[in-house]
Amino acid sequence: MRQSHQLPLLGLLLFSLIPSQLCTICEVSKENYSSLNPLLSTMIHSKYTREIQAANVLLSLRLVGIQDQNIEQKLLKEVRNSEEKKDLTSGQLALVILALRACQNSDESVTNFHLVSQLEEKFQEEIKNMGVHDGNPLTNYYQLSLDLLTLCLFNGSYTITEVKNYFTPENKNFYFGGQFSVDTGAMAVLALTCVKRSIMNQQILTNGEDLQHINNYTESLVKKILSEKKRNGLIGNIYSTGEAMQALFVSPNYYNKNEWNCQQTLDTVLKEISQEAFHMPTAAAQILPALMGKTYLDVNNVSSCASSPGHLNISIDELIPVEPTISPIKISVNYTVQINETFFTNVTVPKGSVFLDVMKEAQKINQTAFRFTYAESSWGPYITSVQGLKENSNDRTYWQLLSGGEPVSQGVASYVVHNGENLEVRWSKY
Ligand code: CBY
Repeated sequence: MRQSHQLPLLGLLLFSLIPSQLCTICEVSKENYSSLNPLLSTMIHSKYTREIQAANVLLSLRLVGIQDQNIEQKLLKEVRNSEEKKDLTSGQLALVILALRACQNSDESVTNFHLVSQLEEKFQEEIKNMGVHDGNPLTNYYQLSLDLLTLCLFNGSYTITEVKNYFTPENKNFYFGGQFSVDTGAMAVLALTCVKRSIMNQQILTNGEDLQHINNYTESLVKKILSEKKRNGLIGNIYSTGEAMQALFVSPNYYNKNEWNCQQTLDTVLKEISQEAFHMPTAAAQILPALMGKTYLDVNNVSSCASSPGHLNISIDELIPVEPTISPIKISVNYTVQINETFFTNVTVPKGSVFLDVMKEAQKINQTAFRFTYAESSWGPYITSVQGLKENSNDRTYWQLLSGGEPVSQGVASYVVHNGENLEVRWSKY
């Protein structure tokens, strides 16, 4: 490399290295560990509707240093099951790899190199789909970011040109209906940070200009994440906050200390935990690492995993699962399906019912207007079609869930409905 190229690279190297020593990670203090029990209880006791949920949970428990043999074995079995099915999307496979390899010595995981090559293929299929379908991947950019992160952490192949072309913060895939997706942006920051570190360790040969691009992308994504910070400290919403925290942990040199009060965010999350906001295993698994000061970049850093306290006070017997009670009291809600036409009905359901119960009830009343299908995802059931009209990622169409005209922030099986509420399922574009 010529001298003139080396100078900017050196500058960037120093810029990136020095401030990371001042990393601002806030985490739950030992005295407050018991406030994490509801999360652990959910993660350990839930019946998983999809094996991929087990991957989320295993990854999370390993990162925070919980290595209970019984739980590990049970989860590993489920994760391996999902791997064998071969119908995983790219991001699901990435999660499986992250979970299997998390905090393991590399010699223990030699057996699953083939998974990384499968992921390389799936990542290329995502890119190919974008070429054919107007820049729309098979899945989404959250998954593409998970792919890149995993390939980067475990020496899979990808090119800097791909990173430069596809991860521009202006790319439409970072937005849903014009709204920046904090979850997606955060996952991309983690992936880009891994790529940046590989360049700096010279695992990837490149020039100063590439590093500059990656720095610029990261900086811009971090700004967008911070601009979604709410007054109570949550970033995006309660379910994106954990990943946003991880992104901010690994990029302290891209924002000023006074731009983010980590402690405030942590306090609000702890309050939400006590109000049972994280009763889904995936939700619990995604928030936990950040609360213990960990990030997905720690998965191949065995010493960081091992430095976890390892005794999050889990006496598994004490973690009693809370079963929802079905109330004898009935409530009445309005339900609308909106395509070009509007289909309306009023349904009566037991108090404590969720959005899905309302949809099932409406379907009983009028099969033609209200029939629907759903698929299981790591976040529970996801509506795939209504009246036979199917969502399609190539067209960016989906069935949006709304209450009182506003999109809800939970899926159909989590969102609890209230008496007199106006629920809607709307054919939309993201
Ligand atoms: N994970 C994924 O692939 C999903 C990525 C994700 C960014 C995800 C949120 C974040 C996460 N941590 O996993 C995401 N949602 C995406 C990409 C999408 C789009 C999926 C399209 C595609 N081609 O992949 C889309 C269509 C824009 C979308 N989410 C829709 C919805 C609505 C689902 C409605 C339905 N048809 O059933 C819904 C309910 C919003 C609405 N009001 O319509 C929705 N998403 C929600 C609420 C959520 C949050 C779930 C929170 C919860 N407690 O249930 C979410 C965490 C998540 C899952 N979506 Co999307 C975002 C949030 O609120 N912070 C990778 C895989 C391996 O697991």
